[in-house]
Amino acid sequence: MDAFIQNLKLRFEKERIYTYIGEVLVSVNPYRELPIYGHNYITSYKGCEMFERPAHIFAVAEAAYRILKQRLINSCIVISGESGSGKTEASKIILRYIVAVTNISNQAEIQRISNILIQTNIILETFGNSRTNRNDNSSRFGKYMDLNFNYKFDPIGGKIQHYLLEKSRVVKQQLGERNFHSFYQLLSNKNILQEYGLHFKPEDYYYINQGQCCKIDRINDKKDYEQVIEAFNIVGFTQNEISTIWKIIAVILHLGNITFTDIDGEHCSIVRSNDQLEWISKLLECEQSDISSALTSRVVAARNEVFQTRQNITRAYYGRDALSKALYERLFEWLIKYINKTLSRDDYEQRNSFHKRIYSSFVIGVLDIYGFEIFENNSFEQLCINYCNEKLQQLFIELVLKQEQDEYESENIIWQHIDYFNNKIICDLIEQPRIGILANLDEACQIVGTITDEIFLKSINKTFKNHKYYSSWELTPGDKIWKNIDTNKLFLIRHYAGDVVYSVDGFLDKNRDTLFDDFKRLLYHSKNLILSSMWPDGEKSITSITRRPLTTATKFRNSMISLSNLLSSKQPFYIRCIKPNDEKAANIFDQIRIEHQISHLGLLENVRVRRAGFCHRVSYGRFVQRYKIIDVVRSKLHPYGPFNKESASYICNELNINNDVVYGNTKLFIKQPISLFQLEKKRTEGLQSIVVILQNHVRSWR
Ligand code: AD9
Ligand code: MG
Repeated sequence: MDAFIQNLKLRFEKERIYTYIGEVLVSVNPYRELPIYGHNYITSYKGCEMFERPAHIFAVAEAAYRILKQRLINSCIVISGESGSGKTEASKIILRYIVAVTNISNQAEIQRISNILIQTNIILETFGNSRTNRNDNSSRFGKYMDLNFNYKFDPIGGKIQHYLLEKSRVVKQQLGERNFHSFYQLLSNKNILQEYGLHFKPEDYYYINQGQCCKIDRINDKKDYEQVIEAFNIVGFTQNEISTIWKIIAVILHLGNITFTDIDGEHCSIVRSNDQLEWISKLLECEQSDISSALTSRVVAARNEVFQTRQNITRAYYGRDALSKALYERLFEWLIKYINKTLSRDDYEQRNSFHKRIYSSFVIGVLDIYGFEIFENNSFEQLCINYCNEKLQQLFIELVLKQEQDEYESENIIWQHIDYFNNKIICDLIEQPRIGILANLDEACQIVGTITDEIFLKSINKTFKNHKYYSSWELTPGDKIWKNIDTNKLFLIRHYAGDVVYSVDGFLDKNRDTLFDDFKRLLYHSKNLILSSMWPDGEKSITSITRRPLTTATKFRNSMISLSNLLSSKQPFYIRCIKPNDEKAANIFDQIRIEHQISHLGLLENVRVRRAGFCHRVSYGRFVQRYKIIDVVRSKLHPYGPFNKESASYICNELNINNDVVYGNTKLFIKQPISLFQLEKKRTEGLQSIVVILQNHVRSWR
């Protein structure tokens, strides 16, 4: 561990933020702009093999692109790391690289698509990112994006899949945190606020001021608003659509300021001290009376009869918050659907008749997903996020090992098996149908009556009493309150990346994710057709029997299983991001924090696996082509080949590295990086001596 960290530290101090473990790229967030992404860098990585140039994210993007172009293999780049470690920045750098090295013939259509691909990030960050205590621009959703290429390997479209938007943030934020950027961006524009019945003081809106940090030095909401409007226009949103988007944001701000007053313990009414309700009605294009009754009562059907029941004040606040969260979530989903439609390959094919005939589709996927989370108080969201990381870790181990083993086998090389911890057992603990924690939770949610979070906890404590990776939280006398959390509600999972204590508080509610049908019907009947289209499930009548919607846990589990299948169908490349300190400061390398992350990311296992294998592998052709200019071999090797095993062996012999290489069927495998560096060094010297020879020739002609 120490040697690895010291190496990272030395490199970090020299602004070398990228390091390879085999083909896995480790990236340490520099927290400052480095001049390593410009045009010169792009050209220097274009067309190069991974190890021919210093470690860089461009090399990974290039490798993913080359494998597609040269071997027609779809690839994916999995970016992981904790919050603030640089995943989203990495995904944007990859996209910019791919856009920069493609479309050599400068086709307008490809240019248009590339532009849209870049602009979509601005929209997604406005609506899906937020300021947290860990990151000023934290993505509060997981994102997988497929880039589609045509037969010329130019980008022709893409598709985004998102995972679990943290919608609870719409109504609740911790101290020091903000709601999603979109709210503050809207409010930063004095001149348009009148249209939405809003005013210029974000502090006045309950939903966005709980963290008490509406304004942040490092974020310019007004400038970001202008950028997102430009992005909307480039992607092709109409004025009407853009205005509906902001109307929904404004409605949520108004909803947050609605208050209720208790009438008799069982009923409540809306406090009509100002004109929020009027504005909500105007912006949603729904009747004011319908909104007011949806907020304070419920319509229920029993035996074909329809009743209206009044809500008590607690239920009314619950309903108001559920409505705000659902409005935001559906808006976010609608935005992604819209962007996907614009980027869909079908659209491209319809526009481009030539393409219709020569149908082809090649894909590079980029996954930017939340990293492993351990907070003071870990809830349902953390369980989902950490489960997602378990799945990715399992895939990582399987694919990295499998890939190595497959290659050694096909190349006829003896492979020494490496033991590693297979975390399948933890994935099963969480996801197994019928008996896993999520299945237990779903079962608890289906029971009608007063089942509580505590009853659910008792049930899983019993089920997993003897499970090695699960533990109930044993109460010790005087230990009633642990870190301000009720210890009656805790359980522990021994994740591969560390132990996490979860509080079941709110688990049932978050999993059921109930939104009363009254709200769905209300919004479906809005006169604003764009808004109404986001609520198709509001169409059914009150008396129709509805199937229980899937729970959050089931939806998340299904999406993780399909993500895992999707990734394993592609050639994976990994980028493991590391956050150097908690101060968001350049130049601080906090060793303890980094040690934690290295173990959370399973990097040491990665190093071990890699050490047992080889640091570099390359086809004989490529090897001889590249190193035939080394001084000691140049005169013996013919410039036009043969580029085969014998020539490669001749080079290795002459350079005295034969003990460090193994000859496979089609590839040469190098054990130690030092041999590779030696080859590269000799090659550079060879190039220099050729330049000198040429210069002498030119001089002699004169
Ligand atoms: V979270 O899980 O979404 O909360 P990320 O995505 O891992 O997180 P992000 O990419 O948003 O982190 O990076 C955090 C901040 O670090 C950015 O806003 C930049 O200010 C900074 N950063 C990250 N990568 C780089 C980089 N390659 N160069 C310069 C960087 N700054
Ligand atoms: Mg991010």
